[in-house]
Amino acid sequence: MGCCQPNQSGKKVSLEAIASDPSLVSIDSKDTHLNDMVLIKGGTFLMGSEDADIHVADREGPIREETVSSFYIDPTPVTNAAFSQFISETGYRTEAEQYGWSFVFHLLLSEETQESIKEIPIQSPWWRVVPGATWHHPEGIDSDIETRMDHPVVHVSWNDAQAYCRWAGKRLLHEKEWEYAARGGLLSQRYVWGNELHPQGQHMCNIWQGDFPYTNTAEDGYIGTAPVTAFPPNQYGLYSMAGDVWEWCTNNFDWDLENKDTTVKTVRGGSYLCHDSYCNRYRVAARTSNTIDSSTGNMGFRCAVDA
Ligand SMILES: [Ca+2]
Ligand SMILES: [Ca+2]
Repeated sequence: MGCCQPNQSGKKVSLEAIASDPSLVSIDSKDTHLNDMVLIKGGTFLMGSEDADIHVADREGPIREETVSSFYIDPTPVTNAAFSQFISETGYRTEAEQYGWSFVFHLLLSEETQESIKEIPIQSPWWRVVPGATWHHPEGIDSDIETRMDHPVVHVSWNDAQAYCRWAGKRLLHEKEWEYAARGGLLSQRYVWGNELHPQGQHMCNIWQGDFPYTNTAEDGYIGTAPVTAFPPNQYGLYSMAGDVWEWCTNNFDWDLENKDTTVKTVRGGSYLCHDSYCNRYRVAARTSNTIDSSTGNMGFRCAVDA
């Protein structure tokens, strides 16, 4: 919630309705192509952070040992090109398409769309409820993805991501796997590439520069999403783990607690809206969550396969 992404609590669709959606049921898995994926060898690592500026309420800490098995991971988040193929083969309709709207960050909208919007979420007033905002119209009906086929798909819910995974013969990552892969073998570093935000003055990921949430100077080159390989990969060859778009994970946000809410899932990695003066969630240990039917212009996903 808050600066990261609003949720669709105003949306009223039962889980049963989603489970019985024929567009989901008819999806057959195709053969999985492992050749483009990166094998992450299982192991034990130190998960979490105890830095002074972590979000304690998010349970980023304490640092503890976690173990993961070997798995394959996509080197990038799912792109618009890949998602287009899924849609054209299955005819799947995303939840944003079914609801008829999604959340878009205010600065990305055209003046015309901006003026037509009446509804503003109270807790995060820089978001707009935009009619017609979908994965292929990311800023509403007067926008398209033609020049952004290599950008991560957005306006996809956790349920949509699951449908894509079923089609692709893949799965989402548990956030333990996500963090293990994101750290790239580095020990307890702050970012996926090390401890410095701008090593040698270089921008290492797509986040926010300027004055959040009104002035984005885009010194890293991007005000919204970027091509998935626009910034250097981490030590495991994985692109865009930090910034650009939040990535849905498979697990409940409170997987480590006794009472689990199965409608709230973890997202990891931060997005183009993260800023060090604000939520700072492009740090590798950072985590937040959203409800399974929520979609926004800064949430996407990445896939994995068991090794
Ligand atoms: Ca940026
Ligand atoms: Ca990311």
